[in-house]
Amino acid sequence: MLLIEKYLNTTIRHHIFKRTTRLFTTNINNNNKIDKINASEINLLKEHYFENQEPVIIENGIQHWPAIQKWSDIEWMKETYGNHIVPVEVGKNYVDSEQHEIPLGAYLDYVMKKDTKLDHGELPTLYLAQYDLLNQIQELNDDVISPFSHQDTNKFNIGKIGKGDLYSTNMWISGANTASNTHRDPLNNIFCQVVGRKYFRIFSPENEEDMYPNHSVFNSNTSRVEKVDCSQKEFDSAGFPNFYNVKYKEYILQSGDMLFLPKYQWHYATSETISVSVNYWFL
Ligand SMILES: O=C(O)CCC(=O)C(=O)O
Repeated sequence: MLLIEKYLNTTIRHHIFKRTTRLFTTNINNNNKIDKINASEINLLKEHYFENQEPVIIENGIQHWPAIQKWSDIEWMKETYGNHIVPVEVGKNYVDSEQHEIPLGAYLDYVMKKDTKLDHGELPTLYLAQYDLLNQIQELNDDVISPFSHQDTNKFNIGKIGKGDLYSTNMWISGANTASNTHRDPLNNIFCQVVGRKYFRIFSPENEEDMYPNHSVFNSNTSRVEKVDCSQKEFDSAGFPNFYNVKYKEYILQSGDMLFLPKYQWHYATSETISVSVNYWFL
C-alpha cells in the first residue's frame, strides 16, 4: 500500500476505458448462458459463431499454455518481474480515472491485498488494463501460445479467421471485484482467461438502440448505464427506462477458458477473483 501511494504521485496520462467497482453476483441464469464448445469443435467457431457474429466460450481452449500454471503464482510473478514499470488505471470511472506508471511488483501487491478480506473497501480501484505486457516482458510472451499461431498444430489453434488481421494483444491484471463499464469495441476479440475467474455479460445486438451511449464522440463506445442490475423503477428514475428489457448472455470464464466476443457487441466484465487475462483483437 505504501508503495502504491508513493507511485500514485506520478504523471497523469490519458485513459482508455471507463471502469468502476460494483458488487457482482455469481448467479447465472441457465437460459442466458453464452454457448459453449470444446477445443475439438474449433471448426464451429469459424463456421458458425464467427460467421454469425455470435459469442461462444471455448472451454479449456488455452489449458495447454505454460502460463496457466506459472502465472497462477502471483507472488512468483512479483518476485521475477516486479521491477518492470507498467501503466495502471486509477479511479472508479472515466471521469476520475487517471493513468499512473508504477512497478509491476507494487501493483501485484495491491492485487493480492484486494483479493483478501484485508481490503475493507478502502483501497482505490486500480487496474492494469489493455496493456501489451507480453511485448514488454519477452519471458511472459514465451508462456503463451497465440491461438492464431500456425505452428500450434497439435493443440487448439484458430489459424486464419476473418481477414486474418491481428490488431493487438493485451494483458489485463486485476484484483477481485474490478469491473469494466459497459462498452463496445470495433474489433473481434478472443479473450483468454489465464488466472482466476471473470464474469462476462454480453448484450444482444438487437437492443442496440437501448444501450444509452455517452453523448461525447470520445466516449460514445461506452454506456451511461453504470448500475446494470436494477428494477424497472430504478431504471426509470435513472433515466434509462429501456435498459430493463435489454437481453443479454453471460458466463463466468474459468482459468483455461477462451471467449469469442464479436465486434461492436456491448459488454462488460467483472473479475470475481484475482484475474489475469490475455486478449487478441482482430478483424
Ligand atoms: O476484462 C475486462 O475488464 C474488460 C475486457 C473487455 O472489455 C474486452 O476485452 O473488450
